[in-house]
Amino acid sequence: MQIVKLGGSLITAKRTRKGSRQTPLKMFRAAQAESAAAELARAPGPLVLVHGAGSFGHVKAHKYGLHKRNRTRPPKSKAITEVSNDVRELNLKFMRTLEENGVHGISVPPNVTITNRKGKINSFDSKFYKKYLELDLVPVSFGDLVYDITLGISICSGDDIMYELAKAFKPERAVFAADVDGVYDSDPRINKNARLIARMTPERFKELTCGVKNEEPGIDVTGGMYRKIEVCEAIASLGVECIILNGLKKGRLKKALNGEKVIGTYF
Ligand code: IP8
Repeated sequence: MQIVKLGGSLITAKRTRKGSRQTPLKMFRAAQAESAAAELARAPGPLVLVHGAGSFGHVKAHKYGLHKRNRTRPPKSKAITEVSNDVRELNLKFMRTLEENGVHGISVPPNVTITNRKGKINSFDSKFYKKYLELDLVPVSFGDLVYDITLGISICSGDDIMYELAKAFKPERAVFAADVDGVYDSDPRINKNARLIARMTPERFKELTCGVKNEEPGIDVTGGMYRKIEVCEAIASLGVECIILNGLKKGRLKKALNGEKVIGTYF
């Protein structure tokens, strides 16, 4: 079995355009989602998928302060409903794209399988994933708002769902398809000489991040690349091969899922 996360930056327009102060709101990247779905259709064996929220989740979650963990009362119900509906709208678009490409997926909404505590996963029920896999379906989960036993509601990132899936299923491989080639030793958007790190080790991770927290520009309420690297490290420590690769580069996702070595960062 393999688990794959399609980043929000891959299937939606997420980053603020150069020179523009506005982050695009709810923009599905149909062509990119379509080509990822076509590659997933050719992957061997059972699959579990997760996708990020991109501009369908992060912009409003930020606007309404849903990411804040020092809240004293739950966010407004209007904010919860809006963001919850928006991420479901993205999920349905993605599910339809999978369907059109012959991937028989079924949505597994986190808000009924996960509870949070202070913004972190408190309980994770893998039962539905197991049942759907037995029915030859591809379970598809996504970044969502979930019930939080201390905060009322908080954000559950698709990255954290990947970790729970890795723990529950010990898959052969966990793949994160992003809109960049992998992890660089400095920001490639700023530094032309930035080098891709082909193999990340805990030592290299420490070296890279000493004193650095979330460096992602723009709005990412769940921690951007920094948090992704942390999750990949945690997945690798379970003995599961973990790869961050560029889902925009044709064939890389398919090759990785077929066990071929690709350009990316391996953990
Ligand atoms: O894009 C975030 O999920 P992610 C979910 O996987 C919301 O980090 C609601 C912003």
